[in-house]
Amino acid sequence: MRTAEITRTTAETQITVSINLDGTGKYDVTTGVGFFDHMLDQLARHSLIDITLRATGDLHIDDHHTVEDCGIALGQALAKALGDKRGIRRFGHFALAMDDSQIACALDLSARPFLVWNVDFPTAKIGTFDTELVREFFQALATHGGITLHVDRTHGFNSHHIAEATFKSVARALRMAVEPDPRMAGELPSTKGAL
Ligand SMILES: [Mn+2]
Repeated sequence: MRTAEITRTTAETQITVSINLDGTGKYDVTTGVGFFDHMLDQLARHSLIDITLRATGDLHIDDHHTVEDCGIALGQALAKALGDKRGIRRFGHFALAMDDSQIACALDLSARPFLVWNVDFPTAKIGTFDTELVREFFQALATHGGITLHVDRTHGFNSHHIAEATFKSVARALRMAVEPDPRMAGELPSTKGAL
């Protein structure tokens, strides 16, 4: 079973996350940030990666540290659960439509963190949630998960839909990339000898 548990404690946040790459998309997420919980639930549901996450952060300041640090912890858990990456598809992509919004994601579990981000939000807030934190989350996930992550907004005018379509699109691309490829027969999906 490809599972990992990460506990990360700083002066700003305390986070415990456990994931199962071979799950069924079960989620049990509590961060204290309602909209962000809703997004992480989407990530689990549509990647089929089981995610249990508990975060206690300095929300009296704002949501920034909590959202960013959940990205760090989830990225670390992903890298740990992937192990040596033998037999996986490695690459993933998806174009996901949700009402007005369409988000395209292409990613590589390359161990070369890089974020290409072309997702603009028409509003600064979704309820009380700062839309700029969506990028912060994926920057942290890419950096600590060793992901080359490209995300583009093709269409969209509703910030809630744009954010949600982003999480769903990345989730579906991740599902593809972490999946075992039977034709890879346990080999490393690289000619370099390491990933
Ligand atoms: Mn929603």
